[in-house]
Amino acid sequence: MNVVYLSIGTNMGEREQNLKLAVKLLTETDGITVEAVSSIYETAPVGFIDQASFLNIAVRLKTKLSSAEMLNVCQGVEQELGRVREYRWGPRIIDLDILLYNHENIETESLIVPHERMFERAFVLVPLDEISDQATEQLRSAHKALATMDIQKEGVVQWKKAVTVEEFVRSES
Ligand code: GSY
Repeated sequence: MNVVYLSIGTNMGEREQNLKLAVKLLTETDGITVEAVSSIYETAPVGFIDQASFLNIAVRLKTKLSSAEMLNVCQGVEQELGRVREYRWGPRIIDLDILLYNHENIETESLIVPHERMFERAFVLVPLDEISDQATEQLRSAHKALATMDIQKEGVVQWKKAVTVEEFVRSES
């Protein structure tokens, strides 16, 4: 089984419901077992800053799927939630990024793992650290990178405490 960490973000519409629906769709996908979902964090936008604040979570899952198949699943969930790719750093209903796939370094035309900017982004590292077992060098690097950041300054605030995966998706409807 492969261990995969995802980052999920949203800053449009019913943000909490968007996160719950995205995780529910993952739990309903053959070959995927969602093991943990972090607390929900409200985070200041990074990149294009003149937009609404985001809700961000990290998800840990086990899967039989390859990294390319996992990317397809993530893009399918984005489409299911009605994401339209408008401009690169702009507002979005949902964004699912593959952060880590086992301890692998992957570089294809469509996928780079570890995610290119993850070690610089508190909105990725704070939720990730919460559900990470630091079992790989990449996870330990993520933990170290987080230790050097001023989380308050980066605008990352816990918005809802973590619950079990079952509880997280149960209230989606
Ligand atoms: O890369 C994911 C989309 N995104 C986000 C995000 O999820 N959270 C915050 N805080 N800023 C972001 N800028 C972009 S682009």
